[in-house]
Amino acid sequence: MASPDKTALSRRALLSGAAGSAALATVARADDPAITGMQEWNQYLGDGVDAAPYGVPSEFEADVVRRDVPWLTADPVSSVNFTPLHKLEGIITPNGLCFERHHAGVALIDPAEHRLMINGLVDRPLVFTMEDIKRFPRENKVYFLECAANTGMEWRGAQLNGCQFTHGMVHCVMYTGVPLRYLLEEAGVKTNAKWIMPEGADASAMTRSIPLEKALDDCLVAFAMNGEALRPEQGYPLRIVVPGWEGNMWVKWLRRIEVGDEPWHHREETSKYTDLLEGGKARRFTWEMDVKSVITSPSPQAPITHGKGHTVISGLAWSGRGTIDRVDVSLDGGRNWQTARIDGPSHDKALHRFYHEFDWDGSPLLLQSRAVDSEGWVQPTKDALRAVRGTESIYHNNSIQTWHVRDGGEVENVEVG
Ligand SMILES: Nc1nc2c(c(=O)[nH]1)N[C@H]1C(S)=C(S)[C@@H](COP(=O)(O)O)O[C@H]1N2
Ligand SMILES: [Mo]
Repeated sequence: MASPDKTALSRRALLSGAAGSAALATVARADDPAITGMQEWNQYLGDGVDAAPYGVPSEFEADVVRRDVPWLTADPVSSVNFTPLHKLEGIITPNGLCFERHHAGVALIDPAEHRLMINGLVDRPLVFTMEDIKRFPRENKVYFLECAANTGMEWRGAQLNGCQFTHGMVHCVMYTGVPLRYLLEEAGVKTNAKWIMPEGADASAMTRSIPLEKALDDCLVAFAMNGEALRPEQGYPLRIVVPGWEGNMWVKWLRRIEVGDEPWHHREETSKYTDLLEGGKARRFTWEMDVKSVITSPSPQAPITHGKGHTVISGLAWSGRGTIDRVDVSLDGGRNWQTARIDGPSHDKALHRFYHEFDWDGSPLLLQSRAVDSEGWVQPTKDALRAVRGTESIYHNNSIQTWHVRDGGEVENVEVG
């Protein structure tokens, strides 16, 4: 057991080790105006309560926003923007920063007018109002959602300069919802039923086939995220949560669930969201998101600005197959690895936060992270992934990312195989 003394000791050891080249703070000086001067915020009263009935971040955080990639956005109603992972901490994505992916824009739905229908191979086709849904027992669960195309632009080589763009099609929030099995039980699933098909109320009427086994296992019909109603962008008032599986299946603005005995082979599971291999064959029904990680800082949008000395590496790891057992970090492009420190809660099929602190000598680095999940799956190198899947695919790129830190601290996206 760590006594307070021991904790203090190890902290001192860490700091003195790290401070070998430079102290972690400057010695207090009488002529430092940031300490001795009067600032505006000392002299005037600030805003009172109610200045912002719904609070917003400090104006000094104005660069912490979702961003798109112009050449991926021919039309914003059928496009994607990206979570600013390089600026976030912990494992929960703030609601206003969750990446968005829409096929036909954001549907604006009056919850009083919204209905969820369950039909097909059921004893009683049913229609639920939002109020009906909220009378079933609910659960609170933290899950990541990752678009299968996340990191897809990096298949053939390093391309986008920032983890926001290479890895930002992921978010992780706490959902409140009703286990889908309760609603299916209410309708009475027929014995020959094997699949369900959720359908969105937006103009794209998004549909995907999901095995009944998964639907009865851990899928939720969610109406809240991080304690408040779903955001319109995330499917207000209702979305299906399909833990660990590709984001496309998490139908937003959920209005109907059809129960059937075979998959529907709709657009999003035939021409899209299948993984083209060498030679023209495609893998399909690749639902689970494989073990993956990325260093979020330092990264191209978060360079090292403090010079050499004690440096904190921060990153995220996740797996659609369970929790994260271990994350290794390399400073030299994968030649040597050290075990990173996972900190914070470890939820099944959720983001995990890891840190690695080291003393930077100011020389160039090739930063990598490699995650291992609770099922024993290990994140592959880019070369290992390509050896199996070729270079034609967009989806399910879970390979190891490399950031090149230059001696000045700037960071760029590179590839070392
Ligand atoms: N109804 C509907 N559901 C949808 C989509 C859509 O366009 N319409 N896009 C899907 C895709 S491809 C992804 S990756 C996720 C994105 O969820 P988000 O916008 O909450 O990040 O929603 C999925 N569910
Ligand atoms: Mo997606």
